[in-house]
Amino acid sequence: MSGQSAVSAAKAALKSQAIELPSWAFGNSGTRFKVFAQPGVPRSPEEKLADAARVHAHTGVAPTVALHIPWDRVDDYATLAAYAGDLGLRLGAINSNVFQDDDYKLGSVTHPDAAVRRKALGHLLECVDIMDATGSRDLKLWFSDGTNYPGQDDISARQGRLAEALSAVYERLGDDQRMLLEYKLFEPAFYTTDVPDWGTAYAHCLKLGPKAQVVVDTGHHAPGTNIEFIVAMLLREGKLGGFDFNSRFYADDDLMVGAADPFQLFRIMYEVVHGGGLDAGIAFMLDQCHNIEEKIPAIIRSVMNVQEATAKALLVDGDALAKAQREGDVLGANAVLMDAYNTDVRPLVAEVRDELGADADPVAAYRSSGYGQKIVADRVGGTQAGWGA
Ligand code: PSV
Ligand code: MN
Ligand code: MN
Repeated sequence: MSGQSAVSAAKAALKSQAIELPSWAFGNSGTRFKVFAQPGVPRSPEEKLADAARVHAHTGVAPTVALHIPWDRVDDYATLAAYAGDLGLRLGAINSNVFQDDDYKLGSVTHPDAAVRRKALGHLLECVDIMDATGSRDLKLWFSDGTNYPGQDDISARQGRLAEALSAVYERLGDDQRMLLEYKLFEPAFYTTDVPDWGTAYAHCLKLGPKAQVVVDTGHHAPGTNIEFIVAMLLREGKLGGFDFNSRFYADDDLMVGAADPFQLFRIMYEVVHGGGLDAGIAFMLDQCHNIEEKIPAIIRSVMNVQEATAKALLVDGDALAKAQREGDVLGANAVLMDAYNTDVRPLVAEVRDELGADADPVAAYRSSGYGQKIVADRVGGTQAGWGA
């Protein structure tokens, strides 16, 4: 592709990319040491949606919002979906929560007690009912289940219990619905985790069928893990359902995507682009918490970081790369990738936003909109939403 047509193709692809925002990123959050409350934080799911609508207005590429149940519990989910529609948004993945109840101390769907397993499954099925009401396509499943001590429970039996619950949820899904199974190396369980890695998630999803897909949370791996390899493999196998983007320095830090390692984000996005993943129905979600920084501009920055990494990936000269690879030109091939990575794509992405009717400089536009001051003034009283609230 010539330089000019590569740029036009990249712009078209960037315009159709949709990045999903997590409702919980707008609420208060912290570490297990302290939650720092911020003024102006939403007090309801509706206020979280209003903040998300600002992010979409400024960036033009964040039209959906993932909910977390019960943190976003409302009486009428269809009404909430209609409210999202009024704001120019859609409701995205429904995130289940079987990790914040005393009953789940020893696990949820893998708990040794069948009564607790039934309770957890009931919640997962309720999340599918909510999807029916909201029109959401994806159910996101993350299990904190695991053990802390050797011998605490039967590792293999727990896999059986997990498979049983997953299969009941799978059977309940509608034709256009999917379940996305998320893996995480450790925490809160420290000895075994029941879905610790992509292999375990993949094995379960493969048995379940095409509506079960793996979600890659970029913060859920051991240091040094080659995440782009996992992405390439899952994409090849048709099992990459989505991303939970964030970045990490040490563990599950949930920092702004692309902050710790923008090069890794580029490598991941290159595998997505190269594997045809931009048009494969993959959910590009953020899963972040903004503990000490201002939340809305941090989310805007995160969206921009994903866009910039995608733009660089789209600018890789595929013909030159394939030629260098065929010829065994190791340095040449690497140089093709690095050329794209080292391109300053900010003007290109600004143009894309401008053409979408959003803002070339979304953070500056947000700052001058006065929205930040308005929510601080308006949102007094009530209980601020937060991680776990
Ligand atoms: C916990 O690690 C976690 O960050 C998972 O990544 C989930 O996606 C998220 O919480 C929300 O449940
Ligand atoms: Mn996640
Ligand atoms: Mn996480």
